[in-house]
Amino acid sequence: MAPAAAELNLASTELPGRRHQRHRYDLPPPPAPAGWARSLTRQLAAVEGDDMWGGRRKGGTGPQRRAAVIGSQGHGKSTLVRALSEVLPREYRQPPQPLGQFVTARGPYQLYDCLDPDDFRSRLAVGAGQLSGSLLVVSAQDGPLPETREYLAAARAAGVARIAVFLGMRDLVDDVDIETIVELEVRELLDEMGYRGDHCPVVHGSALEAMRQGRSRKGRRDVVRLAEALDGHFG
Ligand SMILES: Nc1nc2c(ncn2[C@@H]2O[C@H](COP(=O)(O)OP(=O)(O)O)[C@@H](O)[C@H]2O)c(=O)[nH]1
Ligand SMILES: [Mg+2]
Repeated sequence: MAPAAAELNLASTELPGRRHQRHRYDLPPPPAPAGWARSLTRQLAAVEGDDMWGGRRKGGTGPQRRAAVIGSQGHGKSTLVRALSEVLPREYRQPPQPLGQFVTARGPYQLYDCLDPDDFRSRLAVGAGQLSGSLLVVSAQDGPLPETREYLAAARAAGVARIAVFLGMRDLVDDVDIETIVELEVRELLDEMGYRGDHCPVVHGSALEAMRQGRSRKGRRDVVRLAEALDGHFG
């Protein structure tokens, strides 16, 4: 005759005759095969886009910040990336840094020099959350162009919270009024794209002048001011 349910005490794992056997879900999981956990960690890091912006995982003091350098083709993105990573270590009396890296008072920076808006969008799709912000480069000679707008739209759509602006190629513009007008245009465009234009830092300068050693103290100062603006705005 079958025992009554109360006698079996179905809610308990301690059924009659199985008093010394633990429930199978209480058993420890089987040991992971060697190398399995390490491999999974690497895979997860890739999925989370750990290297999406060419970032280092270790090194320097303070947190690693990542910024994507965006802006129309030919407006001086790559030249600015070079200027920041060559001029800042000299100005701050630090050891030389690899291209795209520099260290400010707040810690190390990794810049990613975008190839085009598609490159930016594809990286944002995986690693937008890792960006401290984007550094928008606009030539003071040309002002914002359709590609500038395209980059900002992509940043906005992916939720990039902060934009800092470098208004470059100042050496090619002799009229201060033109620089002022271009700055206004950039701030208007930022407003239009959903960023608060009057809150974004806009630093004027010339990356090329900054790299001409000995020639332009002023050029180098502009690069230092840009690094300080990034610290202030991106944190
Ligand atoms: N005169 C001048 N030329 C610059 C300056 N910055 C960049 N250039 C030149 O502009 C051209 C495009 O610059 P590049 O950095 O390749 O632009 P990118 O396409 O945005 O990466 C190159 O020939 C640079 O030497 C600048 O501050 N002054
Ligand atoms: Mg380039």
